[in-house]
Amino acid sequence: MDNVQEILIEKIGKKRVEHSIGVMETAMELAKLYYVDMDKAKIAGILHDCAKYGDKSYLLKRASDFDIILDKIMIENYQLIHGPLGAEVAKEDFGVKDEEILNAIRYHTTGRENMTLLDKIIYLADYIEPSRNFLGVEKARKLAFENLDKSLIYAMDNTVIQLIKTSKLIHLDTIKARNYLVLKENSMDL
Ligand code: DGI
Ligand code: FE
Ligand code: FE
Repeated sequence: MDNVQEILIEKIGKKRVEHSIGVMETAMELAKLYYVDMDKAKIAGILHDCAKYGDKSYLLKRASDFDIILDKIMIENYQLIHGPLGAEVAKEDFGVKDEEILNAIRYHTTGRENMTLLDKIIYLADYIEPSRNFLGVEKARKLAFENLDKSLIYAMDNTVIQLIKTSKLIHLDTIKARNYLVLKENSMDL
């Protein structure tokens, strides 16, 4: 894994690697705070966007090469493909075998029902890493270090609002991820 960053630059470019380094560092901080394996957070963080390049036909072809089953929403919003494709690329090109790491990469864009702590950390680190700069990021950053689930709900709410504002499709995993967390949060208020 020594030359991961150089190999990644060739694949996804310098700018996206800088983002990935930010995700890796943020994910390691969160992992330390929430008692998650820091090495797994490091690997998932640096590799999470390893398949984020190419146009729609290229992404569709690569997904089919790996026998990834794509649903209608992924095909329509092909940017979503880099999650599941990234897990296969991490396995094939970077030798990652750990299923927890692969799932964190696979679900980093949409989330999923009943996310693992590592899934949550990668999703959030991607959202709040230092170079992210959008309305609400400061609040998400603060929340991330106070209450992981509350900050995830905040990030997912904002994401869904943006998707609706731009008339995009919402992937079922995005909805399931949020519903699961909101139900859990509500049951804690009882
Ligand atoms: O790859 P990054 O840009 O670092 O970040 P990401 O993998 O979280 O992708 C972010 C984009 O994914 C953002 O524009 C919102 C979009 N997204 C997240 N959930 C959904 C979604 N897009 C659609 N169409 N449907 C979703 O459910
Ligand atoms: Fe991504
Ligand atoms: Fe990312």
